[in-house]
Amino acid sequence: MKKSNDPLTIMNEIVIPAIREVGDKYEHREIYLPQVIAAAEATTIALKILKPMFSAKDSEKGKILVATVYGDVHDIGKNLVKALLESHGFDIVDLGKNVKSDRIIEALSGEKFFAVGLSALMTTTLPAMERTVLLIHREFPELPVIIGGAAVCEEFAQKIDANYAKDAVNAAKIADRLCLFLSSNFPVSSRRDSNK
Ligand code: B12
Repeated sequence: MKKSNDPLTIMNEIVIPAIREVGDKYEHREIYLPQVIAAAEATTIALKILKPMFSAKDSEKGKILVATVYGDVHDIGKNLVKALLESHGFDIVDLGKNVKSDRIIEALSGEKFFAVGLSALMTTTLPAMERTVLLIHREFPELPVIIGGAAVCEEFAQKIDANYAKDAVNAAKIADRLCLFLSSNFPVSSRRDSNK
């Protein structure tokens, strides 16, 4: 493999393929959960080391709320998306993993947000993703939602009226595009009674 010092390349071409390979081995019962946990911890440490090396811009583009949906404890992908969005000048409020939809609505009601990013890694947590997005659309009709994670795809995103990003780079591109679009068209965010 060609050597690179770029933190994003290291993440995308070495760290992520390694944890995905661990997932494949786990699926084929070649390894067990403790090994997956150890690999996940190593991945989290790698992200912590690389994150400060992503070129940071001042937060000026607006606030994005991120969370992994209820029932799902996977947060490595969401944390990588968070790191990249921050490096693109977005201010991130991270509610963490296994987050109930009510908690998300409550957080959105308290502050003005530009978009929401939701992660789901398991097929079993897709209903929680759908419920959360429906609730956000109902309470904040103009607030864009970007979804990602191994369990979701473009088709699912279209079905629930969300934007789909296949990876962190794509998430930042979509956020940038939404930022341009929203700033040139109408004021961001949107609940009628709050989130002003
Ligand atoms: C690491 C891991 C774990 C770790 C998680 C640690 C952590 N802190 O996250 C631990 C060991 C805790 C774990 C637990 C479990 N896991 Co697990 N896990 C994985 C594994 C191996 C890697 C996931 C990962 O981190 N990938 C690396 C990141 C960078 O990739 P990513 O998440 O896809 O993120 C990228 C994109 O998807 C996107 N993205 C992600 N989030 C977001 C959010 C937004 C807003 C946007 C725009 C984009 C975006 O951008 C990211 C960066 O490019 C996967 C296998 C796999 N191939 O995915 C299984 C996997 C997800 N796990 C699985 C399962 C079943 C479980 C358990 C139920 C196991 C068990 N028997 O207990 C539990 C779940 C408990 C629960 N309630 O959630 C299954 C899910 C199967 C399914 N289809 O439903 C998988 C697919 C493994 C398998 N093949 O069986 N797991």
